Amino acid sequence: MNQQKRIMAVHDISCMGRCSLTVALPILSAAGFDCGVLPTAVLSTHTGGFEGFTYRDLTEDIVPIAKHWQSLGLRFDALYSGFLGSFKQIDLVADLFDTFRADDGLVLVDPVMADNGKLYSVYTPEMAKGMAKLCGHADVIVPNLTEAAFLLDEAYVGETYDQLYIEDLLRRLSSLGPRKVVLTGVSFDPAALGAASYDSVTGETAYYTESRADGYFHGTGDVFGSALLAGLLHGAGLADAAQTAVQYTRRCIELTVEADLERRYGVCFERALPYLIDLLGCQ
Ligand code: PXL
Repeated sequence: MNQQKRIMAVHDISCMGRCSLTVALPILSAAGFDCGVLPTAVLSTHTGGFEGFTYRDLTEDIVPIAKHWQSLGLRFDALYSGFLGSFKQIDLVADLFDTFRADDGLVLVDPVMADNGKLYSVYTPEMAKGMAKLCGHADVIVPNLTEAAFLLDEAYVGETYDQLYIEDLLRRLSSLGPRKVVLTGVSFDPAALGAASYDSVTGETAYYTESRADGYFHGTGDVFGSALLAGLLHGAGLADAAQTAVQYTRRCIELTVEADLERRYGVCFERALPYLIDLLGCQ
């Protein structure tokens, strides 16, 4: 058997609501990887759709955890960051990338901070600037269209854009530093939704969409990012990994609609895991 790849997932734990680590860990484990976690904060629920959530910032734990891991000589084949607990964590996470990246290790930054034209309630514009800096340390970034606008410090265009805009956006996002960009929530047709990918070295741009479901589905960015990373670590090219991530995310949404689940509790990603494993070809 090949050696098992090891991942460090740096996200919050939203105890209920299926996003961040409660999504990334099961998906990446099911995909066959040894997924370590470095929680950035613990919240009773995520911040999108619940009142009165608790919030424990774990900034002070990052350095001691990293020191212990260093003493164990740990290295990771992929480092995957998402929702961060404080502005101070941006530099700490960049240090984690430098310290723990294996030779040929992959750094994937999901600049989780905004959706539907708005920053999440716990984030400030200062955080958006910091996230742009962190993207400069990544090989691959996975913003949605709102996050892309915040990263580039420009206005969110909403649903009105064309292919030229998307391709210019992809190029400008990659000039923040990452070689590869996967932009989520992209569509040129009201009945479709998917992602656009760009590799600045090969110059390849690709699109992949599926039929759009009505409404907003919480946590799908984390489902998408985790499936994308799984694809990349299984050796898929960027466009193929983005396609797998769109297909899997679409299936999770479909199952959520079928089960008539309350949307703020996230999507039914668990029941679609066999489908993901099939797509990855890794049974
Ligand atoms: O899914 C992104 C996310 C992650 N973590 C927390 C969030 C959100 C989105 O709202 O609130 C705490």
